[in-house]
Amino acid sequence: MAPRPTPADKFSFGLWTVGWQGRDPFGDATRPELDAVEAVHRLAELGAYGITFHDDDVVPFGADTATRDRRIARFRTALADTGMVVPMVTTNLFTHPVFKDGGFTSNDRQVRRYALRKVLRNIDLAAELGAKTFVMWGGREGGEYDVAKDVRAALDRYREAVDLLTQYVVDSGYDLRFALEPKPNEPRGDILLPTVGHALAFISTLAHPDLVGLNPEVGHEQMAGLNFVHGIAQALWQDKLFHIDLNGQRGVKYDQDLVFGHGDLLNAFALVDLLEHGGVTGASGYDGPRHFDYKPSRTEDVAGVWASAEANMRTYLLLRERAAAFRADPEVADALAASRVAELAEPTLAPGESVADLLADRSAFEDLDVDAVAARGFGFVRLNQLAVEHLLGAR
Ligand code: 3MF
Ligand code: MG
Ligand code: MG
Repeated sequence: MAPRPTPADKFSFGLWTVGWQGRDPFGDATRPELDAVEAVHRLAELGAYGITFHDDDVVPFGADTATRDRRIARFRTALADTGMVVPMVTTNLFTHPVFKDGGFTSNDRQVRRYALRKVLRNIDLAAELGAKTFVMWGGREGGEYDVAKDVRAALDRYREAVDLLTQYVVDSGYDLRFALEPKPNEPRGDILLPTVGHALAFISTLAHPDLVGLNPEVGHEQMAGLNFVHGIAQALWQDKLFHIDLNGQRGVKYDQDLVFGHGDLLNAFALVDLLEHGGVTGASGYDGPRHFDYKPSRTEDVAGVWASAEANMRTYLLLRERAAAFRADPEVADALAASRVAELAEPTLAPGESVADLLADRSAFEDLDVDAVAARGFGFVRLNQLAVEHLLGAR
């Protein structure tokens, strides 16, 4: 029996996730449209605490002001009726054909100015709804043809956009931070800021780096063959894990957006362990929203949409239970010690020790029995097998 999700678990969903009708490059929609108000009610009933959206998920692109106000008012009523919160808001700069070469980095300056206006308007709405994070996924920022995009100029324009938006948030007195969402490709052949590492390096060049962090997504890193847990650990290490997109992906292929845990389950176990328990240095984990950015597969009917939404939360809670059991197991403690996992938290030099001291320490080099040290096993396989057995519920 999986524990039932409650608002204290901080589960949130994108409106575009349960609202996905199953349209893909090869096929039409397989499900009817979902009303945003119904999505809020259904997710609240299932135990989620929050809902997130792109501007265009709530108000159709290009709608007049009266329609916009009416749609937002309806949505706000649903939030008030259910107690659901909006922890994060994001802007769609990828669906409309005007963004076919990107928003902030389109070669066309008029498009770039339009994109900034669209985002600025949506930032006001995010602040009004009490969102604390503004996610920016630049799905169309990139290209297919190396000779058609000056990447350094594109990064200049990307930085110009982020600097302008952060300054706007500061000047407006909003309590809002930005989270960049890296993705290697799809829909563009190559997307700018393709991985957690690229995005972290970009942030270090910004005018307000403190206001900008990351929204990494499981599948996006795995599409590039990268270890998501490593990416998240580095984001935490740099205090940049502002938000997270949980889902599932099976290897290096198109963006699958499976239910969380339906891809690399062992990596999902380690991820939940990291988010919940932190690391050996006593570093804490992550206390922000557990946000699902998945797609109910297009084989599913409407009932299947809600079952899949629930599946994300059940899997997370089961992994949380399994991770807690793993951490509480004395045999795991023994295996962790045998693997010297905690020893990595010890600085390599002693307090106050200088390079000269290290050079003078014969036991570190001249007298070290290198072959004896090399012969020591680390026991990582035993430790990992214990993780697998906990994950399988065998311990
Ligand atoms: C695409 C994504 C996006 C972003 C969203 C939030 C449509 O692969 O993951 O979902 O998460 O735009 O910024
Ligand atoms: Mg995605
Ligand atoms: Mg995402």
